[in-house]
Amino acid sequence: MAFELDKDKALSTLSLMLRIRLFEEKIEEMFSNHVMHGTTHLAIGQEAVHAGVSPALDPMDWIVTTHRCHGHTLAKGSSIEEMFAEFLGYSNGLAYGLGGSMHLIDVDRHNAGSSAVVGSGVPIATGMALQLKRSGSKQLAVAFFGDGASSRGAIHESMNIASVMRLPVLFLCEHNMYGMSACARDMVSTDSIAHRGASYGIESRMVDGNDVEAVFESVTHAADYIREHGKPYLLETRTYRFSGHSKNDKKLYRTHEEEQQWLQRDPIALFEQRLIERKQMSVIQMESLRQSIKDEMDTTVEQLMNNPQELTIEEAAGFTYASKEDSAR
Ligand SMILES: Cc1ncc(C[n+]2csc(CCOP(=O)(O)OP(=O)(O)O)c2C)c(N)n1
Ligand SMILES: [Mg+2]
Repeated sequence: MAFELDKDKALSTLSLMLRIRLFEEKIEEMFSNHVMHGTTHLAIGQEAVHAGVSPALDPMDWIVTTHRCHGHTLAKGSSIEEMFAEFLGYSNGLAYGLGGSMHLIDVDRHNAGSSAVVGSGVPIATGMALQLKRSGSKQLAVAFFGDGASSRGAIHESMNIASVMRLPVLFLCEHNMYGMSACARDMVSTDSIAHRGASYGIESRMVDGNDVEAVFESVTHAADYIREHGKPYLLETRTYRFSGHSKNDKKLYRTHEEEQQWLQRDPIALFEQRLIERKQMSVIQMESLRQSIKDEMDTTVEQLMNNPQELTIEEAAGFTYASKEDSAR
């Protein structure tokens, strides 16, 4: 029988998925209204991966995420106030307003951050796993990466060394079918990225990344395996980003039919349907949950913008340039 979350966990998981979706929809609105600048990478459609990973781990486990990091950061427990403030460039943001969308970090919640350099987080998570092992900790590190990143050399080197040194790292591939406009079918040499684990002697599994309960169960299994055997694990989650790669993506590289097929498997709608069938939640409860989360997003942004904590030039420069005294040392 397929794995089922108990009622409380199912409700908190649906709530998290909705928070991630509505957070990103709010970002989209803020970009359209020119309230926010720069660019951003939305993961609308990938919420089952984001809500299925961190809640299945110990809060003390570490994550290192990617340029598509909003959902992972929310799932690790960061506040929407600090996240929106970061997007607005305010000093009360997660990275003092200096990083923006692609550079969210929250060390207090064991989120070691994200970077715009594709694949660069994987060797960092592997190094963290080495330190965790040396310190005798039972914690593990999760290295998120995409299908596009999966062919980068640093990832193969990381898998090799993690296997040789038996490091507690979960390589978590978020396969959303595309790396910018390049389709994984044309770019990845194997049918499944999980198959590559065998080359490095790493246990692996591929899971439906639009099924949040399947993701949760697979991550639980992988984390148990890592803690029990002291070895790495590779989990490939198959999903799809409904949004474009970043802002101004007309998505000319894929067909309307393909998008429609995936929209039929919207991870939130799938999970809601399941909860209704199990009589764990009613449509009215779901609508009211959605509305209350939407109100929370709107109110938070309004409050932040009514009291903007703009960075001063001195504060911004303080992080960018060393003082004469520092550089003389
Ligand atoms: C080292 C490096 N090469 C190229 C880029 C440009 N780039 C940004 S995102 C991206 C695609 C990444 O695809 P994937 O790993 O599948 O992640 P996704 O965007 O699908 O989440 C590329 C090539 C980059 N940022 N860094
Ligand atoms: Mg991708």
